[in-house]
Amino acid sequence: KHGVLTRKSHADMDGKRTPRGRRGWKKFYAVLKGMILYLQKDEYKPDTDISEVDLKNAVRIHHALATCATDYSKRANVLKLKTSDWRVYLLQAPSEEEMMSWIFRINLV
Ligand code: I3P
Repeated sequence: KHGVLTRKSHADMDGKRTPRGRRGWKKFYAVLKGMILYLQKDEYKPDTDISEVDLKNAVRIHHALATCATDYSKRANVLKLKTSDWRVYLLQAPSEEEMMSWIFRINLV
């Protein structure tokens, strides 16, 4: 599965609140492959290596939990992703349908 996702980092490793200056929203081209959610700067192109930066933004979703971010109301179609090392990301999808689809696919892994 792939598509545009806009990310906000809410908590870093071990659940520590992401500090100011790193809490902004940023748009990515997301690709879910195996147990990794790649958040890439540009649209996926076959036969190109994943860049350093894109690898850094990749999220391991093994034992992660995706839910609808019902406690976040500033933006629509936002899902909350909690990883196994207690990072928390808010991810905004372009539509409710897309948000539901991402939640379903992430929790299936
Ligand atoms: C953050 C940025 C986010 C905002 C966040 C700010 O600043 O303005 O858009 O979240 O508020 O800290 P920075 O880019 O300097 O990290 P919202 O869009 O959800 O308001 P927050 O600290 O209350 O999460």
